[in-house]
Amino acid sequence: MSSTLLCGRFELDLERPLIMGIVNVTPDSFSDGNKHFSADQAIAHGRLLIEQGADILDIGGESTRPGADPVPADEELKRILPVIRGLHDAGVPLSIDTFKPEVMRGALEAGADMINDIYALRLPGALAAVADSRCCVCAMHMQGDPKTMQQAPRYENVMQDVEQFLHERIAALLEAGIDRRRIVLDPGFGFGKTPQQNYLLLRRLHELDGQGYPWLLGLSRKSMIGHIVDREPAQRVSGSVAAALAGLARGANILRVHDVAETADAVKVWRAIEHGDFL
Ligand code: 9MG
Repeated sequence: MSSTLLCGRFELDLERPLIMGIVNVTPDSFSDGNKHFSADQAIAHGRLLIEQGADILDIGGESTRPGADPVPADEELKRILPVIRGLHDAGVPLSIDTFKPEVMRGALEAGADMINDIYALRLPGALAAVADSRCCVCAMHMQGDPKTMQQAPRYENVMQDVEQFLHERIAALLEAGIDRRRIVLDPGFGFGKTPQQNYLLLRRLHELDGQGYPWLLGLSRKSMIGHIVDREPAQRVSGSVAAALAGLARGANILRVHDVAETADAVKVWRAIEHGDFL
């Protein structure tokens, strides 16, 4: 694996785990209600996450939680553009959680550094929207779409299916001319997977062939955590941190999280144990 990730204006060192803090600009985000819905609130929240240790911010204007309703591209842009502008000089790469090519183009023009696409750039025009920029791209596995994906997830072999899908997406990204140092992979926890399938993927993450690309994991506050601890999303912090550390132990590079301060502390202790890394 290359130890450097090209990410728009930034080159990120992958020698240590990176924390991606979640900034939702949606009224219906599953785990923080409408708390960060106004642009000013989202910007303030983004700055707080950076103070707490976020290395990247992931800004989203459309909820991807199971069953969420779609948002038109113009509304999504209206939500995220002021936030991109407000955080542009905050010192960390800005990732945009979107699958719409029109939103990708608008976000990149406004200065975004990364596109985090739950459809792995499968929509017509998505590859072209990112190809000529310097942005990093996250290609995530998802079965189905957010509206229906949790109704009846089905796999012959979830490990093989996820791996094959990601290999196909890597080939498509490279074919579109995207530098391999700009690519990140994600198994897509909770996206068309039962709790059993999610935990199998996490337990065996190190056996997935990611062809040397960095892994990004999104486990934070998800229903797979709730399935074990039987708590509401905001009370799933400890469970999420435990899952994040299990991911790191199996080779994850970037953790997408709501609870940056708690995750950052846990990662520091984990690194001190595993790598003798005392800051
Ligand atoms: C937007 N979003 C929600 N969950 C996610 C996950 O697990 N991975 C990525 N890359 N994005 C996610």
